[in-house]
Amino acid sequence: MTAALDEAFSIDPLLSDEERAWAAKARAFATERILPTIEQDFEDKHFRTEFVAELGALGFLGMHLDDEGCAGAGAVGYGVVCHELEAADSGWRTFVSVQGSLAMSAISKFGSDDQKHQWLPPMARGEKIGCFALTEPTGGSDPAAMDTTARRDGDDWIITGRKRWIGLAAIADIAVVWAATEDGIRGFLVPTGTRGFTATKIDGKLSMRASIQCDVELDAVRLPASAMLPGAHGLSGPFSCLNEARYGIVWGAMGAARSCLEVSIERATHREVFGRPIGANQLIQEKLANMLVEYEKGMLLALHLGRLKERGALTPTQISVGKLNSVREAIAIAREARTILGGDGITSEFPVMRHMNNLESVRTYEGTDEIHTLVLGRALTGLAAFA
Ligand code: TGC
Repeated sequence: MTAALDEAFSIDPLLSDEERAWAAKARAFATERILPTIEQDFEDKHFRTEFVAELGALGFLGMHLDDEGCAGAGAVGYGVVCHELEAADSGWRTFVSVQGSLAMSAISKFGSDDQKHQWLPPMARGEKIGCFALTEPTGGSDPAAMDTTARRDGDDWIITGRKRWIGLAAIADIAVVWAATEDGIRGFLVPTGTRGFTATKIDGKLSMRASIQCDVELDAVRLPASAMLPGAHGLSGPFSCLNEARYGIVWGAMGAARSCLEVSIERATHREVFGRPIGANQLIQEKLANMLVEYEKGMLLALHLGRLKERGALTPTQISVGKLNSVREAIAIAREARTILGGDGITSEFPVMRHMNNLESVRTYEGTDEIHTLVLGRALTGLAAFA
């Protein structure tokens, strides 16, 4: 962090020693491993598979879980790791979210002892990769309308349907697939080598280029009865996993914002126009001040939600406040940063446009701005405006 930003605001004094240690580990990984190549990886659409085991060795995968092989960290510890990784690139925070908050959380919350024992330790080590298949090609906002079905054939299950925007599916070993049954929506653990399972990378993305999102086809995939997650009944199952991922975004998006603010401060104090640093101009100072105010507010909100989560008191409505605010303000900060950088702001010499483009995905996945706005509207009025 630039010294000026650190002096103006740092969350460190509000963290425990253990939380600061998690943040330091994540910042070191981001600085030494992600940042040296991220601009080229984004350009080349390259996901560095070799980082997966390294993230596992650092304890970041499923780090908030208390299960076998998982670090059992607190919510704020997990949050600061998301923050540091997304300060480098949203794609790497997304990887940790999909693996830990979605796939591993689903197994941890709803899996049998055998399923947990089989999958969680190797997933925590980064030896196995998981994905979470909920969203379908017809849209992500209304999972209740899903077309994917699971029907009984003797003791087996036959799953048929299509999923879209599924992070990591093409490199995953195991997919958590949500499907409609006669008994409502249920979750299934589908080894990706199973006949009838196909994952195809989505190309042409101008966002999240250093990470992988896929179309998934399930063509009469046959699974044994033991593939079902026994503890998940209905949509509250996948939604409770989405809560975990949305919580990580509250911290993560502010990491991208911090990166944009840092580069703006650096530019404002070093770039000279009209014979003096542009940061001597009131208009630039106002932009920087507004960026700082929103960054500080966003971080304090993230910390507040994290402390509530640690007490078991965090509600989905509060998570919607955090997800909506963090991503919206991070995008606004990135846009202001671009103006401070002038024409250079559109180049890959600086991280701003990459963050801005990535944040457009973050704004849409795990509940769009519109959905979170309507969740808050319902909380305030008691009236649902979804349909
Ligand atoms: P409704 O159908 O009435 O409720 C269904 C059940 O779910 C419960 N529920 C929740 N439970 C826990 N946490 C939450 N946040 C929950 N929200 C709803 C609800 O209580 C009910 O339980 P039960 O036991 O009574 O059956 O749904 P609703 O009216 O409550 O919700 C409507 C709405 C629009 C808020 C919801 O459908 C919603 O959140 N939609 C957005 C879904 C979304 O975020 N989709 C994007 C997923 S991102 C993705 O799939 C990609 S994964 C990332 C990657 O792979 O990269």
